[in-house]
Amino acid sequence: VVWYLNLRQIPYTQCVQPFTLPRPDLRALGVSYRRIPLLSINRDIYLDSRHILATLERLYPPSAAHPSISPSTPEAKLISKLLESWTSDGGIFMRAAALIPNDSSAMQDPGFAKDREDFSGKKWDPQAMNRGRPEGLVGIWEACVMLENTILGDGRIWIGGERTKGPGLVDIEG
Ligand SMILES: N[C@@H](CCC(=O)N[C@@H](CS)C(=O)NCC(=O)O)C(=O)O
Repeated sequence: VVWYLNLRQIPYTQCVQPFTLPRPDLRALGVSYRRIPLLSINRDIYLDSRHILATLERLYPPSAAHPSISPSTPEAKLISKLLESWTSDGGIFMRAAALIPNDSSAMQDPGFAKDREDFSGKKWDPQAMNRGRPEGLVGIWEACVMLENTILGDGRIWIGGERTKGPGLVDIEG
């Protein structure tokens, strides 16, 4: 979302939240949804990055002040939507999460373990996470290979292929 706001030159203030609950800023807004990011515009709050990006597209139509970064052809629009779904719902997100190293400070923190147990409803089991890491690695490796052998295979810099214009929405989704 931050990349989108920057690329479209939409002014914003970022309110970085603590890694674990409690998140007093969100409580002050009356928000019990605990995932990040969320977006607040005036009195409205938008949850989930997909909904946030769709809302910003609607509220900020292309203009000189906020140039479009959206794909223009039907093919590029489809790629953007497929990437959105693949990275959010298609397992990439969970596989990336499975790769968080065991020796990272968060993983060593008992407060983080308790927070994750409350969040997932499952016992925090470092050994089970170690067993799941190879599968996460293969999943991310496969995803990189697929992109590199298809859309990035021609040496382009950005998924949208817009060398001169720079990254766009399709790159954010990817
Ligand atoms: N589909 C959601 C996923 C957001 C999400 O799961 N974010 C993680 C951080 S990357 C989160 O907030 N997890 C709950 C927590 O850490 O309390 C989105 O795209 O906004």
